[in-house]
Amino acid sequence: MIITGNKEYYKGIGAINYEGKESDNPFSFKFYNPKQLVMGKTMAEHFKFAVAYWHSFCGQGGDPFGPGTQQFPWDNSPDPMQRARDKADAAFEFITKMGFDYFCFHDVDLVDEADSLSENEKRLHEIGEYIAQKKKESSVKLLWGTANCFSNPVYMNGAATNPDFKVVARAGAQIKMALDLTIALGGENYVFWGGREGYMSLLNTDMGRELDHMAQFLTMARDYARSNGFRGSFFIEPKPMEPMKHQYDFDAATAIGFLREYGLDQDFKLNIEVNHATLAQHSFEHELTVAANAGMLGSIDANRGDNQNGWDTDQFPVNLYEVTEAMLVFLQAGGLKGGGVNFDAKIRRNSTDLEDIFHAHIGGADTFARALLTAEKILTSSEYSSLKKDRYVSFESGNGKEFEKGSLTLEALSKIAFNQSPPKRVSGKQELFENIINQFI
Ligand code: XUL
Ligand code: CO
Repeated sequence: MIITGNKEYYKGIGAINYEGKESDNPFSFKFYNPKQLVMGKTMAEHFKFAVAYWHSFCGQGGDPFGPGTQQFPWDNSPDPMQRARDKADAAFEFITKMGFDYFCFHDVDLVDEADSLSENEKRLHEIGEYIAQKKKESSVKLLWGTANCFSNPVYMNGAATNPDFKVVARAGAQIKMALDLTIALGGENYVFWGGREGYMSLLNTDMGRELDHMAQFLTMARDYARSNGFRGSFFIEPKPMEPMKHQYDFDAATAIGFLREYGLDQDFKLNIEVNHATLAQHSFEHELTVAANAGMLGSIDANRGDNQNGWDTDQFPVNLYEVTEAMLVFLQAGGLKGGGVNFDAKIRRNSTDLEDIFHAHIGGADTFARALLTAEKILTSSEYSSLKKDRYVSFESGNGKEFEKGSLTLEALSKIAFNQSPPKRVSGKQELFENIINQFI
């Protein structure tokens, strides 16, 4: 039997509880009340909040201009397996204290990558057993696993879309191991974020061939996981760029088109990330709506970008107005299909206290909770839904209804136009809609 560690890393911080908005305890939730019912589900069921292993327990605040600033007490051992176990202890302590139910990981977050695939396999197997034991001792579950096929220099020309078959095979081996681990840990979903699946220059890139390869690769991964008992969803996480100049899973619409073209749309859904949406020049609610309309709103990576610069800053969510608009889409779509809300966000480089990660997650959870409550009120006790529906009332009967049914020809449509009085000017009332959100926040 594996003995898991009993060292406390986040000393002096206990369980984070809901205390309501009057509380002045910074280590409490002001709005996120896991047991509170909102439109038939508890907040915990709506959100399935997850902690991202990579940002919270691996990333130490390094940026392109300087090394990390945060020192983690679980990073001290010279033995990579001991470091991995210490990190798992810290992770499970943190997630349990937050009262969250889930975490998400990349293979290399759990344990450092070794020089050979066989040593990697051994390490992943060992840490997998350790984490399986920690899962048993707690109620923490795995929302999704994934493979990091973007940091290792071997993937500089792509992973599944690399022009060199040897690299494609190497990515296959890595993803097989990550799938094995996800299945062994009872992972509810599996994510593909194609950070290096794209191009830097079209001059040296056969885009059509690379897209065929990507589809072939995803089909093989799906077939392998299904034949090994994986029942969850596969999620594509769209992002337009960064690190590549152009990434193939550019945005939700592009990813949906790709999945449908290659017949993968029954097994795959989307994981929508706020800062990826804004990098694609969309809003978060736009990407959620596109995914929801296709029945593919699988999961959310929660964070926010910065209005003054255009890269993936991965800050924790605080923008109530933005998240309320998102929660309107979320509630009307009936929530997420299998996924949850993963805080794919990092504290700032100069946030160097161990406790800062608590403030960050408390703020993120409270922002989502407050936005959900606001959206619920807007949908149940404002004119919002009827105002929106009324804009389309001309399609509820008569010729408009016939048009929607597909029973009009273009000639018929034209004839209607010739015989009707000119259309009246109808206001879109955008400012009124905007005020409704403010009124209920
Ligand atoms: C990168 C990103 C990843 C994915 C998982 O921008 O969002 O962390 O979520 O690979
Ligand atoms: Co992400």
